[in-house]
Amino acid sequence: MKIQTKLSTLLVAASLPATALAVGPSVANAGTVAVTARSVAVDTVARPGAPGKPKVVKLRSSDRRVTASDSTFRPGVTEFRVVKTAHHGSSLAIVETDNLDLAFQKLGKAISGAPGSADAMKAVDRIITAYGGGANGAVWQVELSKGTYYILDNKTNKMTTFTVRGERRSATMVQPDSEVWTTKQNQFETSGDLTGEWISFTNHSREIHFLEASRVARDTTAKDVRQSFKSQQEPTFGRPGGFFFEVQSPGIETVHRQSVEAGKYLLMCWMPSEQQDGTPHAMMGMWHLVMGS
Ligand SMILES: [Cu+2]
Repeated sequence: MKIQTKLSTLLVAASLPATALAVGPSVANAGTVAVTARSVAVDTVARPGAPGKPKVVKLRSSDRRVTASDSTFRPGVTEFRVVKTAHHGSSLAIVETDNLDLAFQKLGKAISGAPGSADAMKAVDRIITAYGGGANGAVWQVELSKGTYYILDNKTNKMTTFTVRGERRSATMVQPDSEVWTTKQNQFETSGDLTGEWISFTNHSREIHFLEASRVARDTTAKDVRQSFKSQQEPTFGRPGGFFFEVQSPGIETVHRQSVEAGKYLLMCWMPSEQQDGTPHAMMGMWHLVMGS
């Protein structure tokens, strides 16, 4: 199966050589984490009675760094907008962890597929909370609590941090036009056809997932997909188009501004399983054919 067009930020970062990891995602050396200084603490004061608009934070990445328009803001619903990425096909993801070094170490092991990789993935699911993300142009809303977060770029291996603190804002998430969720059995389900402009993605399972939606030919059947997964051939049903929602932890809901062209889509998640060594979720049945309208 070679339909995969994008790898999650976490997968790419963790598949880098250990030396790159030590310089890149490592935050042991906190001084190398580029934090934009220009917007410190501009939004920490509560304004009672303010309308329920989410805080908007713009994210940019270049070859040299990742930046956020605000480095400190209040808890509550936040809307992230990826306004520039370093590379075509890059994506940015928001994660929270007390030990990023350990998380990447475990992720590297999980991706290796070696014996023990499922247990390593279980550790990752325990120590990282992922709040979604996306490619250039992505816009998504997610509720954030107090804490320190990382923004990771999957291509440059650069990152930055931001802090959430202060009084909770009253903003509510936008009402989605259609919904995708994951079940406890690591399956995708949808509210019906996927239609924009806002699509929610909720993780009801116990593992981290992402959502890769690849456009496929309208006559593609489940049997075609099963056969292509078994073979090493490039499937003939792939068509240009699709979209991508970054890694998300259990219990996290995001709402993405995403227009969907009419047609058929194959939803897939390629995160490593925490139940079977060396097996991505898609190969365990985490895929779903759905119409976009
Ligand atoms: Cu998954």
